[in-house]
Amino acid sequence: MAENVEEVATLTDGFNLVIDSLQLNDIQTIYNVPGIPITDLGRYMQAAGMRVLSFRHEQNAGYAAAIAGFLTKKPGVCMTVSAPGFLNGLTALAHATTNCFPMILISGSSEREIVDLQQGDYEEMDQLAIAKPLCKAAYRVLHAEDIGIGIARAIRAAVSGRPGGVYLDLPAKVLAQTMDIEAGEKTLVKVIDAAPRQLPAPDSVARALDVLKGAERPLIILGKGAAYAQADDAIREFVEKSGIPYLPMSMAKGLLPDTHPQSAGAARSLALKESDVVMLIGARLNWLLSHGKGRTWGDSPKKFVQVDIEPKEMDSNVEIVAPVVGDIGSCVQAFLEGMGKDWVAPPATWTGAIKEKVDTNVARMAPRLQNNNVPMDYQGALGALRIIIRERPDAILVNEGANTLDFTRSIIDMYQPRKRLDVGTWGVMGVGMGTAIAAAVETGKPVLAIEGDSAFGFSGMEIETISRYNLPICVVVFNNGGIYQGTGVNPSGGADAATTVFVKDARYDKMMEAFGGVGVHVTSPDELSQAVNAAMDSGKPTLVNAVIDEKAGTESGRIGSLNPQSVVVRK
Ligand code: OXT
Ligand code: ADP
Ligand code: MG
Repeated sequence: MAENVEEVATLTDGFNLVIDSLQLNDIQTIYNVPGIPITDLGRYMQAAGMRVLSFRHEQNAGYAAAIAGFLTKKPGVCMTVSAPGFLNGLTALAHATTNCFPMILISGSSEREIVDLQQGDYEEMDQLAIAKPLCKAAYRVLHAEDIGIGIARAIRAAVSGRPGGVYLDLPAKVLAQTMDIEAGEKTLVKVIDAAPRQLPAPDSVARALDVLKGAERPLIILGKGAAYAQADDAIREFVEKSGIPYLPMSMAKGLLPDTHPQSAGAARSLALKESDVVMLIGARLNWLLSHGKGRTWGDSPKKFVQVDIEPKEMDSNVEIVAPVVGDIGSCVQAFLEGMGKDWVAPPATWTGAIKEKVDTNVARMAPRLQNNNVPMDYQGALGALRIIIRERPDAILVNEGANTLDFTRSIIDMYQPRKRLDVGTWGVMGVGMGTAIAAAVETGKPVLAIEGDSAFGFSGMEIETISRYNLPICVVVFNNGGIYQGTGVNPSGGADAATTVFVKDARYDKMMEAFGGVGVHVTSPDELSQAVNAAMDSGKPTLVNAVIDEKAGTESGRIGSLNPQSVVVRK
């Protein structure tokens, strides 16, 4: 017996080496779903003082890890079992990569010898091969002594350059491999300067400033890369010193407060159409910006300046006349230094035209937001919630849906950076609960999740997770009884429900009650306001079922034009 204890004390194993490697690199939170072969790993992590949050589905644990990466600039870690658990986590890994969020998906896997000979192991799958095209990098560790280097590589790959998702494959066998404890310690790797600053070339900075100086109608577009960079003060100083109107992309809202006098958020169409020089900071010219061309951008010729850490992003859709490659913090600092004291603000005719349009649009919207209609429309409901965010600017707003997403984005002003978390580049439904959980866990701030009823359904079971960890999350389900609207009719006249509708008068609030949280059913903006304020005051897990007029929305919200149209409709 004594001999055995002695022996154990001189040994370490794969389990411990994974934990030591993560902790050495200050990764203390894991989002996971337990099972063979990682159940004990989760237990040992918890025993070692790590925070291990168990979800009901890996996809939601993955979305939590992805947004944790966005919020902290450190890779968020999701841990899953083999084949099916791995596949469930994969959507989130791809989502992280698409959105440039640093994340590591660690999955246990089956025995290589059996997998490679396809001999039908428990949950057999060549996970590394499947993950590769969906992430920035994918690694497998086959020996305990390589765990340290494997985790170091995964961390550096996730956060350096353009951030993204990384897959790390840990076969079950590796976890149980033992080695001498001192030799094991020497295999651990602390990642030094995981995301080194990338200074822009001075001539690229000078070129960009020259183009901006020559502009008559300049516009700055801030994207979620700018929010990720955590260079908030420098960005604000640059925008203010330049005097140039700026347009925040959805998750960049609040980088400067939406009420800032230079915000062109409420004059989006005008700003895009009429501008002559557009400076993109951490925003891609993808579908969300109509690829930099076409009707959205109007007839006046444009020059684009782009600031991005990824050189390949330049000229992706249109010519970039002044590419500036580097990290946003360093680039913006270089602009500030290069602008000098004699920087001239853009012509007042341009800034005045934007301001006038903003004021007109804001004034037009204002009375609609004050309606107390029953059933509620989006404006009435969001008019109430808008005040709550104004009064609690450090709360985090999570948002998904179609109409629920689009109305919330334009109606609810954000006041602080990284407070608006949404569906991202892919417009994914289902990010809601994982995002809300990670937002609460990583920041300790209260979370308000405004969810379309369809969107909520993709991750709704995680309200049990919210209750279990007693997180300060208030979920508001905008219940219009369907996808886009609750009025769909089966065109065949048959008994099946239409493809876009749900059970009428569903009571999502009862789901929350089932898990010991607070469930509230509301039908008016006043009731909604009361329920959400109470939830935010108490910090108790709450779900508010907010009944929205089933006719209120439109097909696909503001992106209905992306739906293909059939020219041959069958009778
Ligand atoms: O300047 P103009 O005049 O143009 O006016 C603009 C602004 O200037 C102005 N504005 C303001 N006015 C006044 N005051 C203020 N403060 C203000 N701010 C702005 O308002 C207008 C609009 O401004 P905005 O929004 O900035 O501009 P615009 O033109 O909309 O911007 C263009 C875009 C493209 C940048 C923007 O629209 C955008 O970001 N869109 C994102 C859209 C998106 O991602 N949608 C989600 C996907 S839709 C669909 O795919 C859905 N599915 C399928 C599905 C998905 N997605 N995922 C998975 C895993 N499976 C399936 C499903 C199932 S949605 C969906 C469920 C939907 O049903 P729900 O029940 O959940 O939701 P409901 O619809 O509510 O029922
Ligand atoms: P949005 O959807 O808000 O327009 P995108 O996701 O399209 O934003 O673009 C984000 C961009 O920001 C990506 O091209 C990414 O390479 C870039 N990026 C991310 N982090 C940094 C950083 N620290 N410095 C510079 N660029 C960054
Ligand atoms: Mg709906």
